Amino acid sequence: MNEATTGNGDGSGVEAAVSAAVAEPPREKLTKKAITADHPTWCPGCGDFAVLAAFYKVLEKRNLDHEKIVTLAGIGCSSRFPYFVNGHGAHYIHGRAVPLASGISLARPDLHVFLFGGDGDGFSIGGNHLDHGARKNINMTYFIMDNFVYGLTKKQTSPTSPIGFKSKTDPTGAIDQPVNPMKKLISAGATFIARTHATQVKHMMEMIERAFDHQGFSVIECLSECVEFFPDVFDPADPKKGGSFELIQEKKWDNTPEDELRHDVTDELAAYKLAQLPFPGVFGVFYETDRPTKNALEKKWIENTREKAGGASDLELLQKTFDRMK
Ligand SMILES: Cc1ncc(C[n+]2csc(CCOP(=O)(O)OP(=O)(O)O)c2C)c(N)n1
Ligand code: SF4
Ligand SMILES: [Mg+2]
Repeated sequence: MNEATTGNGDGSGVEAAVSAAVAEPPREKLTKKAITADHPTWCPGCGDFAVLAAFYKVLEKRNLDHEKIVTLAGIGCSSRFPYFVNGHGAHYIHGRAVPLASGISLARPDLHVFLFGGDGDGFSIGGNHLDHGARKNINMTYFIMDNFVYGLTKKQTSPTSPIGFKSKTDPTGAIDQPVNPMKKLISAGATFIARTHATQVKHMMEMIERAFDHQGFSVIECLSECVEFFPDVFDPADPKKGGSFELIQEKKWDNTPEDELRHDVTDELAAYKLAQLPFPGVFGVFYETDRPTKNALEKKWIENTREKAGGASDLELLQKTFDRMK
């Protein structure tokens, strides 16, 4: 029941009903100025600047309620992101942004939960959390700024560093098979998976918007260059540097012969095939499926439990649980 119309027998219910009837003043449009916080501290030329610019543009375009925006991150250069967004946020523990975001998303489904972080944060120390957030399909939008290196700690091999990459941890060149982010995310059970490049701002914005519109665990891998410790590595996908930014052609379901060759984003095996393509691969939406979110399943479960308990309050339900433990 709406609390504003609940009578307390002392007239306060009437007052509340009257104040609820008064229309809220029109909201000011969300501007870049309003969402810009600290001055970004990345190295000049770092790819992460463009990601931040694309994110500001999406927030402005969608005109989200300012107090509903949450940005969360682990640790890393890319994970400094929440400092630069004026909204709720946390620069949390290395690799632990997903569990923090899971709690926030489940407890406050009205908030827009965005996560930002690096390849180390997401695929190394946080790899396990990523898997479980994905399989549980907890509603959030996770943007992974993949630079193939640990930037903040000054050039160690990361889980996505290619074989042969010389770093402080592999002075003679990396020898371990790198993680393929798309394959990992498909097998983990993420329900929206896309790939983009920090030099392609329009494409980044499109991917962020589509991920945001998706209900469930949505992830975008973005190739974002570390100009300091792994320069030029993403040039093969940058048309301005002689590379080619090859887009995934999605099926239009228009019954044309051309459409036969286009990608069906709901086809998991087709997504794996795209993920197998050699570097720099293709860009766009690899996979999208509709599966109930944990948010929805948990809500239903709580409602059923409450109904069985005769409409008990949260506190009463908790007390009943404690009583059972006695
Ligand atoms: C528990 C823990 N282990 C290790 C570190 C050190 N550390 C901080 S950031 C980082 C890796 C950052 O790499 P990445 O996530 O790729 O972000 P980038 O800086 O490249 O954007 C490491 C190993 C830490 N802060 N906490
Ligand atoms: S070290 Fe690399 S990732 Fe970190 S801010 Fe500098 S360019 Fe960006
Ligand atoms: Mg990195």
